[in-house]
Amino acid sequence: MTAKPKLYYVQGRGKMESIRWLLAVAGVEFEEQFIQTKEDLEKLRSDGFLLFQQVPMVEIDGMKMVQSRAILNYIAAKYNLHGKDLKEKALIDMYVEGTTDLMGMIMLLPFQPIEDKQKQLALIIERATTRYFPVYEKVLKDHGQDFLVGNHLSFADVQLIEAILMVEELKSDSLSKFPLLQAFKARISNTPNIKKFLQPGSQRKAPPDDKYVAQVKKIFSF
Ligand code: GSN
Repeated sequence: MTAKPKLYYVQGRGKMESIRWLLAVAGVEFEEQFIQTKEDLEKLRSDGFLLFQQVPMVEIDGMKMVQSRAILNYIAAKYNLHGKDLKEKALIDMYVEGTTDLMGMIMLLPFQPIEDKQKQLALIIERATTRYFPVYEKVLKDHGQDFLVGNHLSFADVQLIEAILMVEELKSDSLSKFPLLQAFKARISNTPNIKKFLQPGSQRKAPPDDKYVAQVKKIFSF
């Protein structure tokens, strides 16, 4: 039996959450080792675990993988979530980069100075509803399938559902003008592995709170 992948990161979403999503969707069980202090991070570094001295790091198939995109791409390819040919892969990559950009803005929000937060929040909602969601709504309409690319679930769908849920946590009616995305969300959330991941008690992490933000700032010294 091959070992379960082991994820090394802080106990929050950050750059690891999309990796947790993808593994969960692929039906792969994984273990997590949480970095709780600066010393925990230093130990991983001094043990030579971190190629660029950074996390996320995932031990998988005998590799100590770093760089979140590389990790995601490996998992997507391994579990048949990266399209059937180069053109499908190219589309999936474009859609994934869009949701990554949107989620990156959301990820940084709790770390913004308090005086900038409202402005940044408004910008995120504007970008979600005028730049990103219209694109995915149109893709679903033009493509006419249940999924963004081809006719089965891909990495692009997984990132889109993750991004939709993150935006809705900030503004619950963000999908009101996007009927196909509403249907997509309902449909995808009901697929067995995603349904399970969305249940309380799964390895999905909660949105960042003040305690988490303070801990992350301390661990990474910023
Ligand atoms: O996507 C990636 O995995 C890398 N391109 C960036 C990883 C990264 O920035 N990791 C941070 C913590 S998670 N935050 O975003 C990190 O390890 N920072 C410490 C450092 O010395 O850079």
